[in-house]
Amino acid sequence: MWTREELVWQLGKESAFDRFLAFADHFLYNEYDVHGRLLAKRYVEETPINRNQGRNVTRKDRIMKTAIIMGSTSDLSKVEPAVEILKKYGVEVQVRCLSAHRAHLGLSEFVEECNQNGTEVIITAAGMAAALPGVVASQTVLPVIGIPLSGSVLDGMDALMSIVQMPSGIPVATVAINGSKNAAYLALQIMAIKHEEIQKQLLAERKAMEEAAMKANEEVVAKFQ
Ligand code: C2R
Repeated sequence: MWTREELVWQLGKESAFDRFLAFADHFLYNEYDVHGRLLAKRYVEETPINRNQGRNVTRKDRIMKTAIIMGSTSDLSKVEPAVEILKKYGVEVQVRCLSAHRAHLGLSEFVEECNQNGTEVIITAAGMAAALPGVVASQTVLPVIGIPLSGSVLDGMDALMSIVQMPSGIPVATVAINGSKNAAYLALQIMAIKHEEIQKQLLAERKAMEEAAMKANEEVVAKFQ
């Protein structure tokens, strides 16, 4: 069985075919461990599969991954619409309940995981004194979207002010109170810059929306003429 260093050396071989042979050799004839599996995953994700605009395209480029972090399980019902929309678009969603106030170490660990695993956008949702979105934004340069949630005696105004009033340099793109659907659409629009299939679906949905709006207008006109 190769050591980590030997495996990395094998991966560095000149041609893709050499690397394939090295891998086949290693995994067909040796028992592989967790580390080997992680390296294999990286190899598969990072090997070019075709070229686009003069650039190598890898499987990693095709991964469509987001994360949604909420402050409490009591937020779940307000966050679920965002999960549904992202899934409808074929986007992977990692859903977590990690409060910055109550579980800051676990939160930081997860944000670091997002920094490493190809996550493209992080959606955060919190009510009351909503530190969570800002704390997440402070630990990543991925785009962070914030959803202020209602439910307190201040009905979400507290969370809105906490999330929208970030100091310069650490932005959180804040949507309306309980605006989880728009948080999902904003995430999709950010991802559409890279993923053509998302762009196509968004344009089709906009067209259907426009047609429905025009039909509603026609009905109103017909009713009052
Ligand atoms: P509980 O129902 O658990 O008491 O939470 C949550 O998002 C929730 O809306 C009440 C509210 O507190 C919010 N919360 C935050 C944070 N952690 C929990 N704003 C945080 O770290 O910012």
